[in-house]
Amino acid sequence: MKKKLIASLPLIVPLAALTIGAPACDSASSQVADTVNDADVVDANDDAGADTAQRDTAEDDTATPDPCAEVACDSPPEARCELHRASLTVAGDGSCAVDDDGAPACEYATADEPCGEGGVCILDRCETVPSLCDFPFGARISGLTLFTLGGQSGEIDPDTGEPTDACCFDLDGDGTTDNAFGEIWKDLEPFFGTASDFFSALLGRAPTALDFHGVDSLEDDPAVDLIGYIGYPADGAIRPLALGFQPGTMLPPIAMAGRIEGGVFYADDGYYRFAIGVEGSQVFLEVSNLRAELALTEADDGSGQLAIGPVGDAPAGRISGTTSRADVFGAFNRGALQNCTCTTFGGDDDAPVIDMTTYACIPVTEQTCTESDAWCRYTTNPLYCEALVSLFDRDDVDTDGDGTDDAISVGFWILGEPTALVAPNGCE
Ligand SMILES: [Ca+2]
Ligand SMILES: [Ca+2]
Ligand SMILES: [Ca+2]
Repeated sequence: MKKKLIASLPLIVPLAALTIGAPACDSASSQVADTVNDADVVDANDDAGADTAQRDTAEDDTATPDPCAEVACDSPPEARCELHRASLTVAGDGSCAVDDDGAPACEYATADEPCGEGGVCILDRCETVPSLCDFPFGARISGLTLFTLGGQSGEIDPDTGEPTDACCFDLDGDGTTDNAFGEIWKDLEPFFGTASDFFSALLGRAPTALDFHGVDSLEDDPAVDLIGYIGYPADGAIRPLALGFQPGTMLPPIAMAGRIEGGVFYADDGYYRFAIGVEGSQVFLEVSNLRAELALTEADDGSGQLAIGPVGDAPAGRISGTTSRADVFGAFNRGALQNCTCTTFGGDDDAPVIDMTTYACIPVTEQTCTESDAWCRYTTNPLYCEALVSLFDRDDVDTDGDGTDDAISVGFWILGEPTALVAPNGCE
């Protein structure tokens, strides 16, 4: 077992890097989708059931006023950026329907307006961004100084029965904090060291900047976009890299849609995408369903740059979200296919190593990997693959409400210091 897990080191490093952030856009998209579905259901019921009943008892019903008679559905919600910021979701014509309680409710049709090639949706409008040099980098920047997994203390709080550093949110509403990835890490700790050491080294190599767009007030602002970049240190500032942007697009590696209330930024939806695989890999894994709670304070120097701190008694700001075996193993398969030319896979191009339906490992048929192909040698080793599959068999959140857990919760503590961005390489 130890050998198997040791062998997984080259893989796990990038996996951990992936889970650093999480997303806020999911809930917005799903709200839009839900609204549409609800309207459909209400309409269907009216047509099939209620109307028939009305016809049968027509004379009685004529006395009942239509709850929708006086309702004008002419206040569609504001346009919103969709999850991946590739398009703008715009609400259109409204119609009134009677809800389950007999009250009138307006439903609005929505349509996605793509931002187009080189476009990105920021602050609920499409921006044209031909290259990274044109990206609308902001001036309210926080450079992460702490980024680490919660639930690693090993101490249990006698009052809650949870780790004293449990993080971050109760994603499924059962009264306990969810962080299955934190538990997975504990199995990895003998091989990779503590999460604290691991992630601080990661931040040292690849500083992460969070860029708060559209901040009109640090006390109360209903619409704030948070965009994040991976960069490298540049004279006390951070120089963003193209790394992590979705290849061929200007969609950034981290994005959240949120608000500020009482000096605290809350993310309502979003995603965090990170590269996995060997260095230079263009394989990305995404954490979604992001939530965040970050106390913001302004730098003393008048620059407007921001520090990120804890809310209340928490040790740091909180970000959490979910990943899934489909995400993790899908990225793993793509990484193996792209990087491992020394291997003849047993599976097909869609699932060379791990079957995406059963999550069973598919043995390789031939292997000529050498020491210099260490990542491939390990990742295509059946024992390693089985260890990986069992390690991530830890679904604990039901993201689609169908009664079955389908995602792995992740919770991170973060702190940030005011810092500046400098132009990406080649853009001055
Ligand atoms: Ca829970
Ligand atoms: Ca605003
Ligand atoms: Ca489910």
